Amino acid sequence: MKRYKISLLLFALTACLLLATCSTDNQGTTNTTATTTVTPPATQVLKVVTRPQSVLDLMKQRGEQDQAKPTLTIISPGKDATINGATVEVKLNLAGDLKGYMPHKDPASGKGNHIHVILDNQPYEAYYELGQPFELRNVVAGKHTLRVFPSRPWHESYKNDGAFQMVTFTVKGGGDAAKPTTTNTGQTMANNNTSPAPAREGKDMPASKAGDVDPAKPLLTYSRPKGEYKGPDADPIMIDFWLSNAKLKADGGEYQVRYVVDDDDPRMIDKWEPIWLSGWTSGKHTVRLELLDKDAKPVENGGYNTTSREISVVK
Ligand SMILES: [Cu+2]
Repeated sequence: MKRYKISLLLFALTACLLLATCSTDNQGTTNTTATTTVTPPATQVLKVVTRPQSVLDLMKQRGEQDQAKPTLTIISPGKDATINGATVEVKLNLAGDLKGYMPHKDPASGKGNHIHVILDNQPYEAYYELGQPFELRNVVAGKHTLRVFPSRPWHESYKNDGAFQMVTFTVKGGGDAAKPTTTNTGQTMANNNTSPAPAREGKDMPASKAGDVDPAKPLLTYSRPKGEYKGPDADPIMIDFWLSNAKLKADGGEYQVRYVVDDDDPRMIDKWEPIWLSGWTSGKHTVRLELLDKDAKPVENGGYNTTSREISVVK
């Protein structure tokens, strides 16, 4: 019995020693991490990384949804419609091979499938509940475009035929250009500042007008990144866009997408799929996306093929 007690004591002692070693090791790691966080690298070095595990996990939970081929129809505004007043009702019809895909915001997480809705070339707004109205309010007079495409909870767009739709419409009368264009739920669609167009597009934007965009010509629609990224959502950050009438080089075409972050050297995207960039430092950053032809020259289409956005990263 005594012998048993001694060996138990020895076992306990060994366990304690092992634990102590482990916790010292942990402490070492924690210290290293803390030092890195306190002293960020002076310059930001962005690296393309693989699709994050958090997204892979979500894809698994979603079953077949990511193989869906959702298609949209813009019921309102009608193609080339003239709308009197400042309110434009957006009505969409979702169809296609949905495999369970349905826009809806989960009240608990605040996330879910949604449609990206873009007025002119402004940052998109999310449309979650297709059964509820989505209105653009205080739309200024003139010609406008509306672009829509289905998106996943992590804002990656569906890229199948028929997913993307665009209409041009004209507003007569229109709203007050000194005030922002919003949705019926108060989200800003365009800021309509009357001051000269700023070099950087955030939510600080001139009165929103359509460019002279040709729906039959190559068109790059900027989607992500936008807005604010916090904590784990800030590393990595996804670049995602919609391409119409243009095939990239690695997809058998001749076009390329060039992206520039802050004042970094430009980099190319040759395949139409999202990329994830890791290594962002805290603060404001600009992201510019451009569509280039086979001679690496920007493709002009109503000014929409070169788009800059300001985002903010909080780590
Ligand atoms: Cu989104």
